[in-house]
Amino acid sequence: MTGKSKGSASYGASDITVLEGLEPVRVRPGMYIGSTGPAGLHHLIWEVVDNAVDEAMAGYCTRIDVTLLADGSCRVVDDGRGIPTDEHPQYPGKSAAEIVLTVLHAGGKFGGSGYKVSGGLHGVGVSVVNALSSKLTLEIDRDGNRHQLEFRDGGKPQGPLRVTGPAPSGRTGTTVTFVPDPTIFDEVEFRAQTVTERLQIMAFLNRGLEIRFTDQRAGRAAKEVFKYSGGIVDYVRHLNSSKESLFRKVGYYDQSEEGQEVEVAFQWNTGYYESIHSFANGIATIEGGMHEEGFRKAITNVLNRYARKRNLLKEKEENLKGEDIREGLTAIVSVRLASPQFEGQTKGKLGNVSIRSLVERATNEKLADWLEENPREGGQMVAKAIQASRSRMAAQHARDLTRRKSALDGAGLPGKLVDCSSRDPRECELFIVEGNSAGGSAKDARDPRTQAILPIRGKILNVEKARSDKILKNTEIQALIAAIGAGVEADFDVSKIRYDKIILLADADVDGSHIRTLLLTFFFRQMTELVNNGHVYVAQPPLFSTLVGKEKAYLRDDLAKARFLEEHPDHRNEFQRLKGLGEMDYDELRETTMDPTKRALLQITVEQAALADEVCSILMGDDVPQRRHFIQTNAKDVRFLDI
Ligand code: 0RA
Repeated sequence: MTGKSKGSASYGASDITVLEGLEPVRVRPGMYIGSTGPAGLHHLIWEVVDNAVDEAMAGYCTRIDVTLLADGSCRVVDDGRGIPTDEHPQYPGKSAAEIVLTVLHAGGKFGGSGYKVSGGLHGVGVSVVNALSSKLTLEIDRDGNRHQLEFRDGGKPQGPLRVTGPAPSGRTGTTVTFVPDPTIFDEVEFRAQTVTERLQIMAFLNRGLEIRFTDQRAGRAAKEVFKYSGGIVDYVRHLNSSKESLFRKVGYYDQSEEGQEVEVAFQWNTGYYESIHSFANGIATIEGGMHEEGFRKAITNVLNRYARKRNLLKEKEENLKGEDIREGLTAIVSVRLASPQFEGQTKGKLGNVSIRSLVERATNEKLADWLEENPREGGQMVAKAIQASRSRMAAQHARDLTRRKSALDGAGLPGKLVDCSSRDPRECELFIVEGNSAGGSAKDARDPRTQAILPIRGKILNVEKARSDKILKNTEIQALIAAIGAGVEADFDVSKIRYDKIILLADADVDGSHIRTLLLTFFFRQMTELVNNGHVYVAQPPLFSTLVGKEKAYLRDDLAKARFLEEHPDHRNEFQRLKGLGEMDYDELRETTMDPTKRALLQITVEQAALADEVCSILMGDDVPQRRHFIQTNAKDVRFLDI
């Protein structure tokens, strides 16, 4: 023991328990947080915030502050009760707080919180965050005192919980500051947009809870406050804000029974898409599940009964179909229950059968009441559904025509498609190219084995502003559907795509960006899975060229130009701004834009399905800076992805 202080010896002893306790998390992080990629990294934040939100749901916390600090750490402050600081009954000599942070699954409320998430990826406990952090500092304001405890190297306590002074007057709450362990995660940089998107949704789902976000990292100063006194009603308004709503009111109802509860908010817009977003215990259930099933079934039933009662639907007429009723519907279905079962491929589907009947009953009763109280809106809803049903029949006709037509074209491929020879979709790429001349150079520049070219002429139809019968009659859209080969809308089957990458290649000017936007909207709306599964890319032809000696150098964007100028300060005047793809000859186009070993592609992603709507509105809106910002922040540089 010589040379070691008494203190460090006793720390050594406690290290052993901690390592035993948290070791499994460090050995298999994926089992606890899904992955060690960006999703897993952000999971650390969600875990701490979820704990604070639990305090809010229990009625003790009104405000949560999330800060990304300049040193790469993340701090979450809440004004809840504070993690208990007294001795833990089962661990003599240790504080409950230390146990909560060092023992797996010890984070649950000792008193038993009704809706604590069990299983799934969430609710693994704040000890998991500790296990995966190189440093974590815990501060607790409770019983008039401020307490502090520091952990290092994956959860080793650096001493016992100590009182460091008085708590600010009257304050209770918990502060967790952690540094994600760089030896565990592929990357330890948090992405502000990912964090704010989720915090905003949390604030919508927890009416009245104030969630603040601050980014203090160098060069990124940002602050946002999310607080919604209307909760999910405000969420629906937000989702519909860039659309034309069918009526001003947002409908709302809730119901609870035996430890489970449902809340629904809804409004129709004049558009043609359905956007029902469901949540269980604050977690997005992207694949739907029992709560959505109950809602869909009941809404069809209620609207049909109502339409007949008001004689808006005659005795002889057929019932309205669910899909017609849901046209233009924006709804949030949020349920809370004791033991949610998350199923499905991405664990995004709620399996609890009992919640289906609760949602169904609530909707049957309370939506019917709402319609009685709001006859004008009720009439508008039914009228829209009747319109939708007529157009559905017309669309069916158009689809049949499209099918028959493609059957006549032999292989069913559009005439202007210059296909590749490989028949293995995994290695095939489709370039959608604006204009015939650019299409010509792309044809010469491609690798004919794996790269196909589809030239598109002129502006393509804005699918946001047209019903499906019109969309399907559009020849450019027919060509896209046929070339990709996996159907469209509800019939779209991503497993049938003929190309792994669908790459939009258009000029860097305003027209090019408009065409890109229209195409992206089409993919978002009509081939959603194509985008969700990461098959859509934007090619990046260079913006500038310059001569270095006799060699021509291409520079992708302003940043690349600035970097180049740092290295070649004397080059300030030789620069040329490239106006279009047509200016490059085919080997230049191959070198800069198409050759997989040299090009830079942007992959289009949608982080949260619930945001896709907003994304479309942004893409289609008139706010150009907002749109540019979206495309920049949602596009990843493929060269840095291991795909
Ligand atoms: C265990 C028991 C209680 C609260 C908490 C943990 C708690 C954990 C976290 C994590 C972040 N913020 C938190 N706030 C509270 C119940 C406390 C009581 O009964 O007084």
